[in-house]
Amino acid sequence: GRADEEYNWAQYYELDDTYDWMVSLAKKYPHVVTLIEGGKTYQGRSILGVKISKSQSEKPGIFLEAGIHAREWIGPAAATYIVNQLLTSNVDSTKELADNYNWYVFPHANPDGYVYTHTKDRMWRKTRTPYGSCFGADPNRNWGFHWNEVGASDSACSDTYAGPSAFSEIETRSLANYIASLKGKIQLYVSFHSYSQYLLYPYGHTGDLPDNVKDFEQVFDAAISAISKRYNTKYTGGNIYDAIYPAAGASVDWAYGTQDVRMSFCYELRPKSSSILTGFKLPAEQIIPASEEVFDSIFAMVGEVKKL
Ligand code: ING
Ligand code: ZN
Repeated sequence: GRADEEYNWAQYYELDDTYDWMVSLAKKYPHVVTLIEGGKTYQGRSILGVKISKSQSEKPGIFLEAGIHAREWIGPAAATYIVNQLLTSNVDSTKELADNYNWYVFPHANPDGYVYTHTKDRMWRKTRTPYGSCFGADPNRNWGFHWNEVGASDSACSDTYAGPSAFSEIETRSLANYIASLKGKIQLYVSFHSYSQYLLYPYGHTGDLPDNVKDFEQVFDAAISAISKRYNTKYTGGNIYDAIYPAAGASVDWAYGTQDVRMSFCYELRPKSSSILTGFKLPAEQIIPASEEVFDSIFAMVGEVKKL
């Protein structure tokens, strides 16, 4: 561990360092931060999250899920950056955001995979469940909503393997159970991926648009306008199926399609594009700017959802 240093956003961390930091938050802010467990992984790690709640009163919930794909390191870093801002910012508008919502944040939805990207293969994407001579299902193709209908593979060796059945992975199954236990308390579900600078909304399994697509478009416009304000970073996007590619079994589709979630979005964070060899390796100097702008964007998103 790095217990001798302050946790910061100038570098990427290993899983245990971030988990230690989350545990320290719960000690430092006992009336505000609660550790939550989204279940276990195939290798027995815990899927650790934090709930930030400034009072016991009923408030709308915002759910942030990052790291479901192991190699997309900027997602977990941005999620922890947002947690830190919500807890430590002196800016009035940020304090209001922390006061008026319950935040549920899971920086590492795929801990086994993340550890593997630090120890064996930086480009690993999936879980680490053994399937014959290959490993892992794609945890963003494994959720039980129109599972494996399109844009997923039946081959265990593929990076987009849907798994042998919906929720075959203990990671997605237990995180889904946790989300379901919140029963209608989540207003906004946000999933962090990288890379390409896209903002996406349902559906991935069909080109049919959600019933409240007008609301999605309104929130989308506010969010991508806000994300460009600070550093002129351009995001584009739209519904998953048309804006990137058909893909069934994603968390955002499951959350929107089966849970009482008002809206769900997926950010494909920096960089814009380059080769697959560098796309997942966003330089650590960009963690802070990439996180600042996505927090600006979520800020705008929450404000816009409130107006609906
Ligand atoms: N992209 C996402 C993926 O899972 C995505 C795109 C987002 C698909 C939301 C479906 C739903 O393929 C990356 N880079 O992982
Ligand atoms: Zn991803």
